[in-house]
Amino acid sequence: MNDLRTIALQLCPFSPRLEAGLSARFDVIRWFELSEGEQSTWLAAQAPGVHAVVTGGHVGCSNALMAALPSLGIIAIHGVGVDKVDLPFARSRNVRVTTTPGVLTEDVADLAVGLIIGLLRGIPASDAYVRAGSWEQGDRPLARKVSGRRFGVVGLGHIGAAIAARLAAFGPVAYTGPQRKEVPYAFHADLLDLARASDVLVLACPANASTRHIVNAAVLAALGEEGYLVNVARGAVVDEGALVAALDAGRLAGAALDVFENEPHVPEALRSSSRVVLTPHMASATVETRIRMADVVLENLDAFRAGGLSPAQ
Ligand code: 8YV
Repeated sequence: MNDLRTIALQLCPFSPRLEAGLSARFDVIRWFELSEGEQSTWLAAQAPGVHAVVTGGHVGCSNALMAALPSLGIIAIHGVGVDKVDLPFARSRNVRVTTTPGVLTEDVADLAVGLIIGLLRGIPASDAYVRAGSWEQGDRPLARKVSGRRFGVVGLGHIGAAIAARLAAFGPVAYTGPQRKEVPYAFHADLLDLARASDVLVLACPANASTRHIVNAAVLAALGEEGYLVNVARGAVVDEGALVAALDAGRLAGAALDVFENEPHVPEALRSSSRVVLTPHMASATVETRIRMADVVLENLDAFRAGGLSPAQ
């Protein structure tokens, strides 16, 4: 292990475990706490000392920041999403990009199931109802049944497959993705066909140029007024304007969303809708999983440091 201390830029807050691990290895600059002016001043004086950027999947690292760091060798992502890092640009600068694969799969799948049940059974609204004392004035309207629904999973990678395995206990599962897989679920090459064949459409695909806004007005129309949308992937996969319009017009029964186009800002039209369940990008946010994610980030950084801190070849 090369024990040379060097600088890491930390682009968002992390668990105490990860922050302690980073401080033990690097001089850590809490980049997200600096103003733009402070960042420019800091870069002018210190940029060559930075070998690592540590960031969240939802935050990534801009090309401008990469370009400003001549010694940068690694972008260590605390998460699996690489949509906020320009991978070809990183490669062109010999910057390796690491993620935390595998360790968060179960949590994301668990949350997807929780969101589906919460949405169809109206759990958040029912909780608010009891807390408000409204039960004493009468019962809540009936909710909708989960078991027996037809589930469509968009993206059958590790997370999508874990979601499908859980949902198979509730009803028939179908999926779409770039290719058919050896799985016991119906494959639809076309997202519109999958939406037509589904009561609940669950998004678990990566965000990239080919998935941006794939859930558009036509897909929502195909899902229909009895249909539900669940998103644990990325906000960019959904045309949020089209979603709001469909919900407002009653052309979609409801949506459960853990991710949004412009986090942490959530459009007022969604926040005030009675047809949605909203969570703050928390699919991997459990104590157990965040411990494992922290450890994988640190392992990735250690592997990089053991290579002598030089950029990837
Ligand atoms: C995290 C994520 O919320 O894995 C991802 O890509 O978006 C999430 O697990 C985030 O990256 C935490 O830093």
